[in-house]
Amino acid sequence: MDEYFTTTLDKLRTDNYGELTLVLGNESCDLDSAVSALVYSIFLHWQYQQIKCKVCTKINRNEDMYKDDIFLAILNVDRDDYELKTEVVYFFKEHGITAEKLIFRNDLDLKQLVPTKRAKVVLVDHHTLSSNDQFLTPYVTEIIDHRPIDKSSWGYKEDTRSTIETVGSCCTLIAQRVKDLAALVAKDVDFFNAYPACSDMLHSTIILDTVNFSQDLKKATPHDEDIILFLETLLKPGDYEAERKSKLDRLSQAKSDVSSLTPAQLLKKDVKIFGSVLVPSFPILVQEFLRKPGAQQALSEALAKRECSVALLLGMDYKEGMKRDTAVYSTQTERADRLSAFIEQWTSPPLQLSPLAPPSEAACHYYKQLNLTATRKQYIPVLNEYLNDKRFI
Ligand SMILES: [Mn+2]
Repeated sequence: MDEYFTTTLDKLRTDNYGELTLVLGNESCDLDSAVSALVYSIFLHWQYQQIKCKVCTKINRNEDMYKDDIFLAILNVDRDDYELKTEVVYFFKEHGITAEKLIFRNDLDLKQLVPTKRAKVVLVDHHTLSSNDQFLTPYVTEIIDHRPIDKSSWGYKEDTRSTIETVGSCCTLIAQRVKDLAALVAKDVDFFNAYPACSDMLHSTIILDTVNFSQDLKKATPHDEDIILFLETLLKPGDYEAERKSKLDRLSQAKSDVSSLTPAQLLKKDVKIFGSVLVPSFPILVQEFLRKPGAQQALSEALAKRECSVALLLGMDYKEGMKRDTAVYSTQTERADRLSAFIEQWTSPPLQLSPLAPPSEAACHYYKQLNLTATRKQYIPVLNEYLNDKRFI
């Protein structure tokens, strides 16, 4: 795998390559998107080498003129925000893949690069381009996605190869596609055997996405199951069940481990904006967030930056049974008071907010939330009501 990173990055930096193919995941840059993009790029690189060896012997090739094609995974997030994707950072690091080896969204000027190089673009884990990415439409040559098909804004070329199938994880479709394509140039298991780390990454991601084939969540399909069994014939874990469970535990733990994040990063990790209300949601209790040094300043800065006037903070922790808490913060007391009154009095459903003294110096309204099933979704009607009150927009 190191050879892939070294040659690709070197050729990219020195602008010494033939054709350029970009493999782009979706903007959430979750593990599925990141692994799908990376494994498929490594596969395309491997496939290219196999074909090159077959069709063209070194003797016939003028080494000075010849330039190899490169296949680049783009992590669809800015480099500075990579740390927010804690499970991706953790998992890639486990495979020796540090941020220096990766290409992030803002590392390249795609608007300039793609047309100049007539790059090919492969979309994985999404098939509807965001408004910022519309310029990529004519360059898309392949799509591999597991979301329900949406043709409403389908502007791709007619010969775009698409694999769209509703399964638990896009990595299932990547593994299938790799297996099928590898069989055309070698044996279907050859790529996986040459890159065991790729087999492991696909396997782990399918386990995380299907929550280890949870019967309750029903995310997995028979296709996910088939691919997991196929990958296990290659990975040969000692104890299949134990290996699956330990992978799920470690990745779920890494996903909610925000201990390395600063208050400002926590406010960016999972945030939604409703009108003028900033609504960050944390995988820790709000009280833990508020006790971090610099939390109040980070809050004021986030409000100013996102042009919001008030923040509604939602926290949860299930280490010792589920707990939830909530806080309302604004630099303008009147706005915080008003939003607090709305959420305290809300009855459909009642949020059961029990007011407590703020856990830190931060001047806010702080509550323990006794309704443990209410998530950000249940706060949306309250926020809409608040925002309808024209005095507070
Ligand atoms: Mn996905």
